[in-house]
Amino acid sequence: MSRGALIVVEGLDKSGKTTQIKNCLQILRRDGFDVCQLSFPDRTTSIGQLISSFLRGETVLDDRVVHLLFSANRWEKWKEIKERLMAGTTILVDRYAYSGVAYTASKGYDWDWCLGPDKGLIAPDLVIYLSASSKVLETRSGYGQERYENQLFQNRVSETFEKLVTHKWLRISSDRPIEEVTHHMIPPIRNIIDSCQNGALPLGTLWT
Ligand code: 2DT
Repeated sequence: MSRGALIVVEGLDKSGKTTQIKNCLQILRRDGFDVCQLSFPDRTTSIGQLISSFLRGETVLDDRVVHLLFSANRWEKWKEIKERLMAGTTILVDRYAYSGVAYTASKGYDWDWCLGPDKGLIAPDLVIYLSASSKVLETRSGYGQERYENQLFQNRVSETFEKLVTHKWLRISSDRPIEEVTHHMIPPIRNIIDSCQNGALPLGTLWT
């Protein structure tokens, strides 16, 4: 059955996810693809606003509560994601459950506990991991404005992401010019959209 593709872009803070998604959307739309973007956390919902306040350091919450809120923020978009995919729209997602696990497990919480709340979410058809050294990221504008944006924690998150990366992920170094990174992202995105349109890939679920 023909459907859109769910494509997740993951990476450390300031690795260029948002810029790359914007550039890819522009190119894909120009070429006639039906594509849209989602970002997690989605700060527009009431759960998202609570998360945003926590990230800005304005609200104190237990780490486990925050983890569950991040997951709930994805679940509240589950139906919309499914409907859009089934209507043929491809969705580029800025962070997903992998960020959830990477950030909370990096604080020392149990791996399986971290995976639990996102079990059953729609699995992405493609995960693109933008890798970059934390030294380079630190120099990017806006770094350090939110919780988690410090080199020590980012190094830990980077190590945790490495445990999540599978052979199916596409790893692209973002330690290079923006256009070059976009150039590497477009062909695999087109391929996966083709496979989903051809009905070659059924929808999967996390973490099965
Ligand atoms: P942005 O700067 O990309 O808005 O991310 N985070 C994100 C988590 O700890 N768990 C999650 O499930 C997600 C999606 C990563 C804001 C910060 O929120 C962290 C950075």
